[in-house]
Amino acid sequence: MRTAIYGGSFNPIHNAHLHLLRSIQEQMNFDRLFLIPAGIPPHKSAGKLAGAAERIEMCNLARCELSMPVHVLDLEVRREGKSYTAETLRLLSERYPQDRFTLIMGEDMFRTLGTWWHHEEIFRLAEICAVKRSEEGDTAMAGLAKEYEKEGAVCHIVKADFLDISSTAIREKVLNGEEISSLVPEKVAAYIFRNGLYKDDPVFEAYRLEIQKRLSDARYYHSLCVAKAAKSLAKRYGADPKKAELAGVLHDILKDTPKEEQLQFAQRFGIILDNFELASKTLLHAKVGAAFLERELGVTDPEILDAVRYHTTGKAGMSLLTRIIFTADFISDDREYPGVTEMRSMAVSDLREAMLEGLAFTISELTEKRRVIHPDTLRAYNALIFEKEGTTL
Ligand code: DGI
Ligand code: FE
Ligand code: FE
Repeated sequence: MRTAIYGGSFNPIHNAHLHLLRSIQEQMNFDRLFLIPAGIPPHKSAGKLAGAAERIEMCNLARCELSMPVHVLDLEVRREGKSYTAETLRLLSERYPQDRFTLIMGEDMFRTLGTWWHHEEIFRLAEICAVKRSEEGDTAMAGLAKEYEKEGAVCHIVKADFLDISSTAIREKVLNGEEISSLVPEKVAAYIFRNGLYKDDPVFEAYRLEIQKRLSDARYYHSLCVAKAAKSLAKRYGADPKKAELAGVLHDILKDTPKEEQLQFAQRFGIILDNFELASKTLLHAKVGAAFLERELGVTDPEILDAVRYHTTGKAGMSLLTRIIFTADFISDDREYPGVTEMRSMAVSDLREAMLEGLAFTISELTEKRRVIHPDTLRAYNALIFEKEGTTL
């Protein structure tokens, strides 16, 4: 069995890693690959680093991007402190005595290989596959390979293109709320998003966990998507992005709570429910949710509470933040009704027009089904029409 070994921090694993591995595999045709996330990565970046379990999980999610059998091994993350390659190879050759190992590394690593701890043992236990970046590096690397071969190494020098992607840049993008979907496999991007990796906002993080605990998987994902949409609308329209993100993640907090329980909360908090809210399965969660946030989770910001409270019906005289949450709920990435794309661009070009579109849609759905329309929904609609026409109510 010819087994390739590729180690790294993988914080996170990304498309350049995978591209490199695919390109090496075309030339080397290994029987399998061991991906080995390194123990305790150096703390050199801004923002939060992902833990061992998360890095392993991301490597597992990326496995299907490669056409050879891939095993993600946790032997380095399990060991305390810095891992030495010689030590890892020793353990691997004990565990897999039939394998012939080849260590994959880039040009930089290859240059310093002669100074690695017990490098002659590395040479004895594995062949070296070094990737050159360019033709220029060629002669220097060939010279080094000769040196190493005198000490017992077997070296392969292969050429592969490097994509210009770094884990550090990805972490920074996540921190800034930028898109990373072209830099990592889709499943890895989704994992980073769902688990709030690399974000450095303890307040948002605490509420995110609270929401994850209370909602179904799909509803939790919806909440994260609304948070993301709200944040970007806030940036577009000059509201506070952090507040918008927080209100977005919180807006459906009680959506999965049974109606009976919501009614109990309402009673406990002394909330007066109108007949519309009592009759409808869906109207309750907004008003009771806002009260729940205030009473049980210590949310004090009146703007956030207002945005949550009116996110379903809307109302006359909505604040900018309330408008943003109302609209974000229609255009979040998880929504896929016909016309959602137009709605998304409308939300960016004209927030009021997007709200009117949403309200018109809701009102016509409700009349179609012969259901009651909450007066606040109608007031919201009328107020926006008057506002648009420049008439005061
Ligand atoms: O909680 P979400 O599903 O993310 O979205 P939401 O809070 O806007 O709820 C949407 C549902 O609420 C949808 O089924 C339509 C319903 N709804 C919105 N406005 C009214 C309404 N139902 C009634 N009866 N009356 C309304 O005015
Ligand atoms: Fe809702
Ligand atoms: Fe929602």
